Amino acid sequence: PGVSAEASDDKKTSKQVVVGFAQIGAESEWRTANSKSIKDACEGAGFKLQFSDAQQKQENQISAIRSFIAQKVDYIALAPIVETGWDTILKEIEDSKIPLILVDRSIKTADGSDKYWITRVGEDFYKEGKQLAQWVKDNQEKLGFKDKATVNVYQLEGTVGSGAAVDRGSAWADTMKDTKFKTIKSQTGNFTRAKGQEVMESWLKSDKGNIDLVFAHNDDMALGAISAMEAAGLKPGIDIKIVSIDGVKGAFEAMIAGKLNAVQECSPLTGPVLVQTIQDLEAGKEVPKLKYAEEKLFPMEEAKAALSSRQY
Ligand code: GYE
Repeated sequence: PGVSAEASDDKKTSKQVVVGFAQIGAESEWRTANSKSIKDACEGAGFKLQFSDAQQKQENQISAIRSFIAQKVDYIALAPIVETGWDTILKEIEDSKIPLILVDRSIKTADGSDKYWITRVGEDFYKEGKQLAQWVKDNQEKLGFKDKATVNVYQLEGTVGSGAAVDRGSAWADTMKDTKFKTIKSQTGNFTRAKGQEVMESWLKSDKGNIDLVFAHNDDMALGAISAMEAAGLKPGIDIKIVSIDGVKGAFEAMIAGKLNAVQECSPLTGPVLVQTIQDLEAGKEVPKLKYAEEKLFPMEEAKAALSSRQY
């Protein structure tokens, strides 16, 4: 028995862990950094990563998961593009007995149960939206809103139905309730720069002069909106104030240039946390149901000093 125990130990340490990761796409600088973080961390840990880019389509994520099940991977990691519509595939994963780890965004099941995944390595979208809205409320003087009776807010929403857009939007609405900050228009830019620019262009055509503040659910849409403002002869950050969420390099550069007023960080560097979670599970340890990254807010004045230490 002693010998066979040793042999099976050997087998255990030499067996390579295979992770199938159904990523959303490459829609933003954030997403690119997230994919890199996960690829690097898995490589560093000696895991074999099957990486799938769903090009922002839920059906592609579902077929990637089916192929991970067919390949009998050891773990399935999923960054769910939207919150709903996963019930059938969640049952298939459950039947396969392959542990599921949610990465980044959240899921809402039809039966309200969270039993289908072991843990979620994510970000606190509600807190992000709330911190940013609170900062805007607290900095009215600096933003030039102090003497205004109402502040007209135009919201660039993320992907419709995504946890990130739903929670950031409702946090903003809750925080601005019964204040002079009124959301006049709200439209999705699908978390991309091109779409953010397009929506901003159309707002500037119809509502130029009426827009005080743009709240973008991510930096890429804000950067697109900034381009549209400049093309319309406006000074972003001055003529129209603008705030967003993520904290990618491009946003820090825009803040340094005075074109973006504040950014709420959302960390894409979750690769090491995912790897640690898998290593803990391999070692038979318990893992918490939810893990959130630490996230700070950066007003434009602090961007320059912070830039050199930014990792994405
Ligand atoms: O803010 C955005 C990306 O789900 C937190 O998705 C993520 C969001 C992020 O496309 O840039």
